[in-house]
Amino acid sequence: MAEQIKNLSWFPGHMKKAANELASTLSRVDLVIEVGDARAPYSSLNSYLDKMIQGKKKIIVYSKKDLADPQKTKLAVEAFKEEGIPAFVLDFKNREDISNLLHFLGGIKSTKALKYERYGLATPPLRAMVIGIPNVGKSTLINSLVGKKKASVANKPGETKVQTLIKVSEKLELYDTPGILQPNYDDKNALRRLAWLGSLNDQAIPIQDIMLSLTDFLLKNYKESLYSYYKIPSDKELNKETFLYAVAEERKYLLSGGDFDLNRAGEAFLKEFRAGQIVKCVVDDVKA
Ligand SMILES: Nc1nc2c(ncn2[C@@H]2O[C@H](COP(=O)(O)OP(=O)(O)O)[C@@H](O)[C@H]2O)c(=O)[nH]1
Ligand SMILES: [Mg+2]
Repeated sequence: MAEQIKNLSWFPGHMKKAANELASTLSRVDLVIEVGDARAPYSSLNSYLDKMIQGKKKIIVYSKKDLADPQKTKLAVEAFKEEGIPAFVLDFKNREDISNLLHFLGGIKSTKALKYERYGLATPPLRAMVIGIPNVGKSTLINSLVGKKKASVANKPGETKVQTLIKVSEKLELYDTPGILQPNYDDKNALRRLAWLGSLNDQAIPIQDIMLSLTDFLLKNYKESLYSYYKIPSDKELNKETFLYAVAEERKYLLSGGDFDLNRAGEAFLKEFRAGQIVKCVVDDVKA
């Protein structure tokens, strides 16, 4: 399957440009907030960006707690905390989660702020840059922190096209940035997982590859939830090739000639998986 993923198809020129812009803004920020997706606590982080921001204070904020397996995310996050990197798992649309983060950010003092304080001057706002791969919720996080829609949000990669500085309060300013993937993924399965979650553009990996690999993963790891969601009898043996037929059959998705409409079944499956309707899962291999 690996050869079907065309080299660098997930890293178009605009991402390289955005990465350069990010690098040049870095000197103006006190803190980097890397946003990841709680459903992929490892593969949704970006080691390419991490290298770029070396030396800056960083925190990790995972989105989509409401869609993820709580035990597995907790395990993954504990490991970061042990390394001394503050890490949070939040539902970006939950007020309480957002105010906890605001509270934490309010307690951070930049070197510049400490200096101003020493001279008895009013402290400048903390300026943070929100970075991460596409579609993890960077703009949603900023809007929730501000309390209104300042950054544009869509459930597809590539919605934010340019860096924008957004004022949250007198104490906090945030840069919203376009999503950036890594130019290299040694593990092509990590790229597949990101495609399942909707962080890759639809052309990067052939849709059949995405469907088959996701079905395979769910059959191996969350078979019960998959069967119960699609009302498949538990004694029915399905594999990744036959699964969509069962969905089409159960939903009565038929083409005019009477054949099963596998495209429609596939689209529904992917949409329902991404929305967390089938199972609240973690797609990375988190070891206890
Ligand atoms: N369920 C859920 N959806 C979220 C959360 N955060 C963001 N989203 C959704 O994820 C999609 C991508 O969000 P967006 O902010 O545009 O991501 P960006 O590309 O990283 O800026 C949108 O459909 C958001 O509504 C969250 O915590 N939970
Ligand atoms: Mg955005």
